[in-house]
Amino acid sequence: MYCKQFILTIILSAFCGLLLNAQPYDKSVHTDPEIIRGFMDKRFGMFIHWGPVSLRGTEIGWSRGREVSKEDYDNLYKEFNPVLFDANDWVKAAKDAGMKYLTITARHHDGFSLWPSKFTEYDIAATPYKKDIVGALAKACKKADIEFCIYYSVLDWYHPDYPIHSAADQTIDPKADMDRYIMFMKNQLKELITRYDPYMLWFDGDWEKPWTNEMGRDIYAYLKELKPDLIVNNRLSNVGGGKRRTDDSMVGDYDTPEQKVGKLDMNVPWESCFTLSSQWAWKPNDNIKSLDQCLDILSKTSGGNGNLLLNVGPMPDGRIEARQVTRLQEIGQWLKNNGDAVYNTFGGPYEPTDHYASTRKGNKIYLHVLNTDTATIELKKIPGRKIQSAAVLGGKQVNIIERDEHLLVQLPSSGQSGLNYIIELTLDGDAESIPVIR
Ligand code: JFZ
Repeated sequence: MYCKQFILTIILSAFCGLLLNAQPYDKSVHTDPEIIRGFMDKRFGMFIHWGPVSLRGTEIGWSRGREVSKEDYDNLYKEFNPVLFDANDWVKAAKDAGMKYLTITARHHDGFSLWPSKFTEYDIAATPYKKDIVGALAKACKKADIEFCIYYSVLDWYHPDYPIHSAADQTIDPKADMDRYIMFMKNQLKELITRYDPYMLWFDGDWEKPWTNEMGRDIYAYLKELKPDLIVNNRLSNVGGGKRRTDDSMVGDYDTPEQKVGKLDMNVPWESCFTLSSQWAWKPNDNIKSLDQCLDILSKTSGGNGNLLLNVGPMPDGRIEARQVTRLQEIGQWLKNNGDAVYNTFGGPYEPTDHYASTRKGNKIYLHVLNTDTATIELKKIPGRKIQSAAVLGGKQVNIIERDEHLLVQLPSSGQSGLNYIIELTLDGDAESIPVIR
């Protein structure tokens, strides 16, 4: 009798388990909206792509088996000795830029671990440098009140258990074993979380055949058990064609447009990642975006209600190039004067154009003027609101002419630096609840 009941319970729970698996993704394990809000309030972070590949100056992961032979690439770690690396310098560069978080490639597609990992020999401990780079950055970030985040690639072209061994050749290796590989991933992820307590994990490389949505969901649930408030990006699902889910079935907490500004969206959080140069990893004499370009991207991302993750690729000796550091300082200088229009704001209500972007907070709308050559900006009137005053942020009043359904904002003719500037519109009511104006 007792035994029968026992068997029945087992059969029943197995059946329920099956049913549960068939259900759409359990949203209860998603990150608390307040935590996500806190992340989105930060608006600006530093992406860092780095590893032994910087010795060759080619692209991280992707150049393996292309510009650099596999043999050469996989042995670069034996020469990797960034003696001038100082985590505090990098964190200071981020801080000076006005960045609020930092995301380091702890393990990119090439499989090299930038921290001493118990689960691989292919790591920083095996280099002449030996010291823990991820650990040093985690510590420096905590000290400087910068949120520390970790990039981790789902695909690993180096690992024998991951079935694809290079970008160029997508043949499936029959000797590989995804179950074992996922165990390895989980071990490393647990190691990273318990040792460095990251604020966020930035996954990548979810588009190849071996990866499935189910694997992504399993990893996400595993992480949330280890750290319930951990923020996770959405590159954990595989819907094919490089597309990613942003609907309710999204695996992860926020969307990740790459090298392009996300669309204005008041519901799904997103973060656009951009290279400051052309390559993610360091390349000698790579070109670098102008200050104008950087500020346009920053205004448009915040104006779209998204974050900007701006990438630097440090040199093989451990330093960030001086001209990159200078550009970051210039952005930080601009943010010192205009940060009220970026941090802790919402995007909109106006959809960004090539001439302007807008952000809002309380009863203010911050109009980011991108094209400083125009004399006026024409905006649609704001339904249900009147503008009480308008002025350059921290400066002179500006005139607004009402014409039919439009507002003509008269821009100041001179006195601006030629860079983007902000016009602060004070409304007679709340700006945050205004529906998006397209
Ligand atoms: C990915 C990485 O591959 C890249 O190295 C970098 O880390 C970036 C932030 O994220 O970017 C991609 C993703 C997919 C393709 C190319 C670049 N693709 O499918 O060609």
